[in-house]
Amino acid sequence: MTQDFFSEVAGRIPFGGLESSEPLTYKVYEPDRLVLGKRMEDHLRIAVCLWHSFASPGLDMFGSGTFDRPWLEEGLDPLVAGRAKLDAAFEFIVKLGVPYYCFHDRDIAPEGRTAAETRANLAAMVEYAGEQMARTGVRLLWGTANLFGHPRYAAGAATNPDPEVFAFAAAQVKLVLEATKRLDGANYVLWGGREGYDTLLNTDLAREQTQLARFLGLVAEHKHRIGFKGTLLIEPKPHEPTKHQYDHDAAVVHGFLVRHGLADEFRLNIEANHATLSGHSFHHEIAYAIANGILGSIDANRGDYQNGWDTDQFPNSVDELALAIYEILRSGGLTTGGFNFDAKLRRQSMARTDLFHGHIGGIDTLAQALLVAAAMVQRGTLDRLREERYAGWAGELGTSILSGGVSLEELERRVAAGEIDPRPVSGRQELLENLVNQQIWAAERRAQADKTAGG
Ligand code: XLS
Ligand code: CA
Ligand code: CA
Repeated sequence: MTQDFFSEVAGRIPFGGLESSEPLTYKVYEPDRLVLGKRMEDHLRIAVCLWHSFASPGLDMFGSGTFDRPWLEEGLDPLVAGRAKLDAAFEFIVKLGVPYYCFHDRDIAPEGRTAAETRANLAAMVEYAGEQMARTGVRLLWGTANLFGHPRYAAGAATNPDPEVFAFAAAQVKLVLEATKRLDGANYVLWGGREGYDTLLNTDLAREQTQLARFLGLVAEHKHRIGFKGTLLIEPKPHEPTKHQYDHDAAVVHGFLVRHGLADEFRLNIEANHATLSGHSFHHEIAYAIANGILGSIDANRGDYQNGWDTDQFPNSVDELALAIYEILRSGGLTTGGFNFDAKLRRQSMARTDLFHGHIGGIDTLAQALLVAAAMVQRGTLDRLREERYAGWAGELGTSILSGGVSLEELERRVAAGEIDPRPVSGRQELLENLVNQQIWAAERRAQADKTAGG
């Protein structure tokens, strides 16, 4: 490494515990701590994203960059700057002590003057990323292609009215999928940044959706052709930058995949802020994906309930994350997925050290949420009441209905005869909310006691 970009942090961020007054320590996260028999690190599989944290200068539409990022300074040779960016990123990830990172092709390699130059830039930077990974042991959670930044993609990539743009995007994905394989990535993500429309006045919906399906089919075919073992993930988002995005939410993407015979090839990368933008909760999107067998990975962040856009803030609500992690634990945990911090600092958080504060806070929130979720699983907090609620479906009536053993005629006869006379029962929502809160309040105290007892 040529330069130390984060010299204010001497080594790896240590565990300080809840009473620590040192900001640059973990209060809850301990990678080796066992939770339900599995290491915290293996439950959460945390990743740092290169775009918000290392490729963005901190600009917004009203002002220029504010972040102190020497590797982004103007006038540097693009490949020299690209290497410095990766040096900074890997130094940071090692000091943070998390196992994974994620990137877009354009985060690590600039677009060249020709397609051949762009290809060569990517090859050189993938080579360099590979060296950094070998040196540090940091792994790739997922790679992805930026199919939304360049003006050629203004009207979409796969859904563009011009087939040449489709072809250009396909070529780009081919290279990034191969780069992801070369770097042993656990997943490959497709976020349809501009796969949608700004106005229906110029849009042929049916045609664009057929194009999108064909694009996804090509990606799946190439995955098998090159023997990439990772999971292909689609990341839903309802809008922004386009007015309407086709991959609106988990249910819409699922329906699309089923309709086009692609359901076995893709899973979902659920982002918390995209869930809330679509009018759902993060909990809902996770539960939906799990119920339909398509949960893949998580982009951990949060929105601002006061704003209607994608603020991508670091997560800080144990209450929200605990319910999502509870669903994940009950389903057996993440497999190839992880928790990627697709989160950005506020524009006024200009210092490089703020990157540590953002990530440490997010990681501790995830760790605390994991403890709460584990306690809920262990104690069957919601399971027993949920099972009781559906108990009737295990009886004679329930099983005969579901197995197709009774007709409307037969049901009507039994109701008329007074054999069936349902009584409304309480859904006990407030009781359940109290039970969840009790676990949130008790989790850390209990975990500390378990530790003292050597558990
Ligand atoms: C943007 C998306 C994007 C994807 C990767 O809103 O979250 O960053 O995660 O292209
Ligand atoms: Ca995302
Ligand atoms: Ca986002």
